[in-house]
This record gives sequence, C-alpha cells and structure tokens, in this order.
Amino acid sequence: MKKSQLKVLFGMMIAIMVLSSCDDEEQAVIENEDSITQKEPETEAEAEPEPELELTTFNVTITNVVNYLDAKVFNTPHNASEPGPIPDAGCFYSIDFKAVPGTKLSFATMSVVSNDWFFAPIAEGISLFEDGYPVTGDVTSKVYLWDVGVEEEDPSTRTSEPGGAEAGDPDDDDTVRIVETDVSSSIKVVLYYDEMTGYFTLKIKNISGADNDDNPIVITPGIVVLHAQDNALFTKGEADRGLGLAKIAIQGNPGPLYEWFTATCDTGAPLRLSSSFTVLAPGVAYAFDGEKDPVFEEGKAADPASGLEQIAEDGNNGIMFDYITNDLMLPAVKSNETMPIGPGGSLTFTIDVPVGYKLGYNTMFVFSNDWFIAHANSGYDLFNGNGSPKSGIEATEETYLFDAGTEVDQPVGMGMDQAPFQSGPNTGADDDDTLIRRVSEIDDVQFGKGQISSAPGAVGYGDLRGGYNLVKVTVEAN
Ligand SMILES: [Ca+2]
Ligand SMILES: [Ca+2]
Ligand SMILES: [Ca+2]
Ligand SMILES: [Ca+2]
Repeated sequence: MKKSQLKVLFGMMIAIMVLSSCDDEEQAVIENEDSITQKEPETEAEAEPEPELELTTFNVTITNVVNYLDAKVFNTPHNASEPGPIPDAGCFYSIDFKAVPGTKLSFATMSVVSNDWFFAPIAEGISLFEDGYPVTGDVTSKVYLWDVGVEEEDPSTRTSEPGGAEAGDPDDDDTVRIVETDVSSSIKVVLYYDEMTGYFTLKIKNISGADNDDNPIVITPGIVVLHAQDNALFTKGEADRGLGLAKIAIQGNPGPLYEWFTATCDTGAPLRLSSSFTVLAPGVAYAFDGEKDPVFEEGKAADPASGLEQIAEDGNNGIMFDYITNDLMLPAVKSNETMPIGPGGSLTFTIDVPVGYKLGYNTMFVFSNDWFIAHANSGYDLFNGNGSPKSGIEATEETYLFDAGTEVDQPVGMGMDQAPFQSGPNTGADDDDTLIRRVSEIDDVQFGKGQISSAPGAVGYGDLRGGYNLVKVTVEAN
C-alpha cells in the first residue's frame, strides 16, 4: 500500500519547508536581541514588553515513542489439542497476527536441549513490510540461536535433563549473545500474508527433531511481539532485562514476558502497548502567559483563524505558526524537523520564552483524520514559583490526544481521507461533533487489538493511568 501516498505527504512537508525557509533569519534576529539583552540588562518591563523582557531559551522535544504494538503467546502445536513443546521434526507452531507497514516482528522460543538458549530473530526484528509490500516466505536466515546469559552451559543441567529447568549455575557471561547465525538445520521460519484480511501467519517448524543425535531440537511455547523500534526483546551484548525472556529460554514459559508487554492499569488501559502505529507531523511550540491556552480550547469548536484544522487534518503547521506570531503576538516556533517523524524519532523546538510564561505545543497524529497531540489547556509552567526555569519530562503527564472536531474519523491508519492517503489537503466529511475533545477510545484496526480506552486521552509512555503510549515530551532550559 501507500508508498506513493506517503510520498504525497512528504512532498507536502517539503512544500511547507520551502515556504518557511525565511524563518531562520527571523530566528537569528531574536537570538541577537537576546544576547544584547543579556549584555545590557534593562530595568523591569512595563507597558511595552518586547525588547525589555528577559528571555530564557528552552529546547522542547516531542519523541515518538511508539514501539510495542502487540504481543501474543504461542503454546499449542498446529493440529494439537493441548499446549506443549514440539519434539518432532516436521511439526510446527502457527501464529496469526495483524500488522501495518513499519512493523517489525520478534519472537522467542526455547531450544530445550540447552541450558538457556533460544531461537529469536536478529535483535532489530524482522521488518514485515519492504517498500510497502508484506514480507512473505522463508525468513529463517533472519533468525539466530541466542544465549540469554543467565545459566552456565553444562550438559547435566540442561532443561532436557531431569530437573534441568530448575537447576544450573549462573552464566559466567551475563550478556545476551549469539550462539549460531545459521539455524536452518534446526528450525524453519516462514511468513504468510492474507491480502483479504491483512493477517500474517508465522510458522515456526522443527526441522531436526529430538531424535537427531547430532542436533537434537525441541522447541517450546514462546512469544511473538510486534514492534516499531529495534531490540524489542533484548539488546545484544547487554544483560537480559529480567522481564521474562529467561523464563522462555530456560523453562519455555512465555507467561511472565507476555504479562509484562500487555500489562494494564485498573481501568484496562495499556501501560506499555502503543495503541497505534503513527508518524508525527512537523509541529508548533508556543508560549503564553494567560490562564488558558490561547490557540485552542477543549469543549469549543476550533477557531478557523487558528490553523488548528490545518495542523490536525493535514500536518500543516504554517497557519498556526503565523496565527500565534502575527495575531496573538506570542512567541512561537515551528519544529526544526520539516518531515514526519516515525517511531524513535523526535520533533525538536528551540523557543525563547519570557519568565513566567507557559508552554503549549501541537503536532498531528498523522494516521488520523483530525487528531492532534497537545498539552492540556492549562499549559505547562516553564518556570518554578521563584522564576527559575524547569527541565525534565514532566510535561508528558498532561499531554493528550485530541480530536479537532473538523473531520469525521475513519479507523486509525486505514482512512482514505487521512493525511498520508487523501487526495489533497482538507479532504474528508465534516465531523458530527464539532467540539474539540479528548480521544477517549481508539479502535485498533491496524493490529486488531480492538477497543483501547483512555478516558483522559493519555499519550505518555508509562503513564500510570495507562493509555496510548505514543510520545514523551522533554523540556530543557538552556
Ligand atoms: Ca548460557
Ligand atoms: Ca538448567
Ligand atoms: Ca474527528
Ligand atoms: Ca482529511
């Protein structure tokens, strides 16, 4: 799908970049004023604030932390009625899952005739799409045999020995490391894809079998994880994270690791799984000194002059930037990045702010019709009570996913009127509800996880309320 459509989006972003290329000079002027101010401090500002205000420079970073997108346990061999290991050559596990371009696959299954060895893809995972097309066929060459670094190699305490799943000395090398890069004589790993349903099927087959004296192979129940960033299960050369991978590698028990990935808070909102795969559009950061964010107000319709519709529907940050700069006459900057930011990437902003001001920011949740990520309307206090500037990731806690109320919603990442796929800007039916509101529910069609609810619309990774796990916001005072 969609490669050409993504190109449209990138093209659009480049157009925006060209339109705004004169901003660098404006930025330089502001910086010069700042340095003059610092050399010759003037008396307290009164009626005409502009040149006299003491400015603090903040670096604001909105990181796209989308990573773990789904986790599944596999435990029952194909055509078997009970969960169990696979000792016989030719038998296999079969796991169905849904995924969209940008997704990587990792899994782990134990090699029983070992102390703590497991089969898993290369640390960055297997990309499930290449050039927008699903990857299918034999992917065994991307699967290695790994040592989890928890139990010392000793044939008498192998898991296949009586009591071996409980016995064994600590490994004298505690890092996760490669045992073998060619596992094709042990297992075969194949991917299938169904165009109609969008589901992949992963088959992990025992090739050698337990009876092969030269290479006895038994594989066990394990876990499949769909992710967007590298090193989902472990980092090569680092110690096991202690989250349950060793339970798979030593005992063939995927339960603890599955629990870790799929943990929720009391309301059922995920603590770690991201709701969606999305990129973030170039955004705007701004500062204000009133009670409420002057750019948008939750519970009211978007102000047509504010540029909210354009930023939320099309990822166009130019109109909002101009509105804040020229109409509201408040400090505003566009992100330094002029292209969409995928998982692991960041939007960065450098903004000069008068003491006492609050921070606002806005970036599109690109795989939507009119959703944007922004701080709550109260704004983030950039300064402590004594006027000292703040630094840290605290702003993440009150960052939420909003619906701009300007375009009707289609399933995330699946709508032909959404920015990456639409024929042009401002394409799509009007929203039934024209008020700006938190997105309190996402129906995950991309991965088939179903309804994901977060009453507040929380987007910070690791938020104790659970939520969508999409971003981290970092503020750093210079
Ligand atoms: Ca070991
Ligand atoms: Ca053992
Ligand atoms: Ca909407
Ligand atoms: Ca649209």
